[in-house]
Amino acid sequence: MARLVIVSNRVAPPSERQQKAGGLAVALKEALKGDVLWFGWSGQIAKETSTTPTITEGKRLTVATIDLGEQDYKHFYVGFSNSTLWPLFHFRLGLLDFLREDYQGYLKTNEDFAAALAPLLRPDDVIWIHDYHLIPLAAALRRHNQMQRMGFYLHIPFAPTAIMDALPCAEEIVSSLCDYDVVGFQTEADKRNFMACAVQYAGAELTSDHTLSAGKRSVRAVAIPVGIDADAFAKAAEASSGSKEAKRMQESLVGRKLIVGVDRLDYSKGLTNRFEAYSRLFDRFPQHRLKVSYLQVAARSREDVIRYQNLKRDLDRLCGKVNGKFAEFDWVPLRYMTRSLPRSLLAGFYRSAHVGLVTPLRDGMNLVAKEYIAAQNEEDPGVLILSKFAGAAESMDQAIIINPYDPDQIAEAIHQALTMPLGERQARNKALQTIVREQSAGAWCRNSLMELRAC
Ligand code: GDG
Repeated sequence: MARLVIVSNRVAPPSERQQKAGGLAVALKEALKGDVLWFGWSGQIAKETSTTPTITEGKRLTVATIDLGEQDYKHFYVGFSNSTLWPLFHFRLGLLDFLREDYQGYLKTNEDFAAALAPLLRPDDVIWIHDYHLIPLAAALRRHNQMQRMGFYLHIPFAPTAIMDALPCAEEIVSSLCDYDVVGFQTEADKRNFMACAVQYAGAELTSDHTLSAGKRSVRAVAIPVGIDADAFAKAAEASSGSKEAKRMQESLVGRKLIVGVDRLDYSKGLTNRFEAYSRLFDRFPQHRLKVSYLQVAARSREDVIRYQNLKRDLDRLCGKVNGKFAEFDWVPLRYMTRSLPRSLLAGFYRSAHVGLVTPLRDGMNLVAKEYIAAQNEEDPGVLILSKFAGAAESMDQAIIINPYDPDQIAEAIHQALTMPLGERQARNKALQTIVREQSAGAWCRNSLMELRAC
């Protein structure tokens, strides 16, 4: 079978692949089992971007990485990728910063990626490129005479035309997506948004519900939701619930119910609304005072991006406000941590939590929602509260679905979850377990690669 080439902005070093916060390394695990070349940024910053990759050959997996130059890190990574495309695709025009030099840096870095990768490619490779950092990479590789099958997968939402309109280079960005053979999205809604943008900005014609004709190329758009390996996660959760840390957690709770949230510290995750909602829970339902403890793991992320620094400052302040208002001398209502915790430990905490809070303002999928469900004990399961704006909500409708812009609704949902009868918890959990197992990481990889190999 043809070799698979995976390209992503970051290639996680082996030591980090299991532990690091961030959806991509976790979701790709299954795809890495065959003959694979994985190419991307090493995570190191050098004076200039190198186009001579460092290659580490393994038994089946070969990893090739390049360092990013300081200016490219600034314009490509911090700038256009994370200060323009990320807020745009998460519908946050108020947070969008656009600078032409950032866009130029984005195009240049994609050219550098192509120049470094092209010499490593074989004519029969199948190339699978990931995420918003690398939208123009197919076009750049084609300029290096690489005519292989190329697929793109967008892990985050795709913006509708009314939002895309704000991007000064919308035509070029959308047109470069039409240089792929297959373009994959998390949800049907994202796929529809892309198709509408392709018509409006790239002059593409719809030839069916899932194909476009753009210039000489036919592009197939597919919705394939990312998932997890639920059985492996369930095992990790069960094993972890016997650990000494899990014991420490139980002792610290002294019989109180645990509410858990785990997110990268990112404004898309709706953390400020969530803290506000938690505060409202005690105003509106004072019976829960002293009876619950909420652990929020908000792993610091993209700390060089100014909006993330502002968010951290806001959350630090809000956490102080909630605890200052409601704490007792022997009770801290909100436990807020901004460092990353080991994955196995998180799995154990999910399992012991009565409520899982996943309230993003917009999210491509959200794997935490799936992990929380996989970790539950079916006899006495916890309850998932899930934002209607997470891709996961398209199928996980047995969670308590909320609008994250309404803190009162989240507070009501927490109350509902804390008081939900066992029978209802079991029924909801059963339905959700089925979904999480059907829409697995394995299925995502298999279906995506099937689409790519078939074109
Ligand atoms: C993007 C899209 C899409 C979180 N904190 C820690 C930690 N995590 C792990 C979680 C989960 C992963 O990171 C986060 O994945 P999400 O899907 O929730 O969110 P993003 O990072 O924004 O990922 C998203 C995803 O790509 C995949 O396509 O679902 O919509 O935004 O696995 O458990 N892991 C560890 N410590 C932490 O503190 N070890």
